[in-house]
Amino acid sequence: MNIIDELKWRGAVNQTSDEEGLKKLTEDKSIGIYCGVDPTGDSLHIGHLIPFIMLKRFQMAGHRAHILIGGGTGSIGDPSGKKAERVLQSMEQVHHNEQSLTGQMKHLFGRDNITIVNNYDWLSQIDLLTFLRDYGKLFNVNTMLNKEVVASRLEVGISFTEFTYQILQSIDFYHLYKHNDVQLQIGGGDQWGNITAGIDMIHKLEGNDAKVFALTIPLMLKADGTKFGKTEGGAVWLDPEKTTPYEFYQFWLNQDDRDVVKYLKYFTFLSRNEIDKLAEKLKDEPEKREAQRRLAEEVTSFVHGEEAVEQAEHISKALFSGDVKDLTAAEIEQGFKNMPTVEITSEPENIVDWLVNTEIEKSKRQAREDITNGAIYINGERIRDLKFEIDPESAFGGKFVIARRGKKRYFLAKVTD
Ligand code: 485
Repeated sequence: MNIIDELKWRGAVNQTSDEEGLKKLTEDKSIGIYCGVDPTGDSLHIGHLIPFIMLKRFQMAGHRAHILIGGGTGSIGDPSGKKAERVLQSMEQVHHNEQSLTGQMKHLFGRDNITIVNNYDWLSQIDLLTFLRDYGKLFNVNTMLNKEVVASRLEVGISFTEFTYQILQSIDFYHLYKHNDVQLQIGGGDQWGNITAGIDMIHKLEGNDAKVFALTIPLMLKADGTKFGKTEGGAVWLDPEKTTPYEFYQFWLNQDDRDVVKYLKYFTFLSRNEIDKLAEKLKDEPEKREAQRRLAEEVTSFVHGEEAVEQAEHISKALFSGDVKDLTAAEIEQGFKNMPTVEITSEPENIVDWLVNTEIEKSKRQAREDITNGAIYINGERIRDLKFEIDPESAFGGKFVIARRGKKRYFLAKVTD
């Protein structure tokens, strides 16, 4: 299947500048493509991942993919989709973020021969007069004002700095066209204006025959109308320090039946055949959640590796069954990150006192009642003996005590001395 047809089947095509031309070009030869991201933060989130996964699909279809880290553009800030002027980041911050994002990109795509470039390398070399004479002259202010990005900001105002952002991104496209033989730029739907500005500029410099194309990907929408990629805890990050691999896995596992096939098409490298089969299973036996499990496995393994999937599955099973005894300390840290946590000392203590002192139970009366009813579990064992001693040294290398009340309410007690 042609790569453009494949992307269309995946629901990943929003706008293209010349679909037929692009189809023909990608069938005839191996082309260069790029997608850029600005280092406005020190980690990517799953929303960013979408165009880069598409980039990898091009690479897999035999094309040459380039990832651009916007060390130069990131020092200005893209006004696209922003209701108000941005606060400039310090250059130290930009460089710090640029390094973090480059590291993440290398980790994700390094083994695939994808080229990573930084536009600071060329944008920082252009002096003011060259900028105005060689590039500024090619931009008509009226056309710039009519771009959605600028038009939507005219009422609240936009600085000259942000106004010129589209020129910088255009210079990038031109630079990569000249030096890396790049003919296609992709991005989210909000990048249409910037990408087509680049095409217009290249046509002015190289003639209208220069074959350069734009492809944007639709904004991801969820069936329930809420924003894709957000949890109560905020964005779903690729940095395991911000979103643990277990949370990451759970995020995918918990997706709605109405969204899961769409995500399999967007975020996994499963074939059409495999996805069709999972869609069938979802229809016939939705309660098994096989499509969700496969989605969680595929995306977690792509971002965090096989071992992280195994850990996440181990944690999920243990928490679901209550059999937590053989969790490792690292697995406990991950699995309990968002559960109520208390600090304790390593001193052994009577269970009734312990439950009240840790505030897991409100009163001794309630604690006794719950223990007698068999609702209290310590480290996976049901405790019915009111005289039971909690000895933090007895499990998990003396570091944790896991308490559970009822079916699902877990508490983690961390030993601090
Ligand atoms: O030459 C380029 C220089 C910078 C950029 C692209 C090409 C970055 C771009 N202007 C931008 O702001 N991208 C966003 C970002 O960096 O967070 C997001 C887009 C989104 C998707 C994603 O990057 O809002 O649609 O393209 C990868």
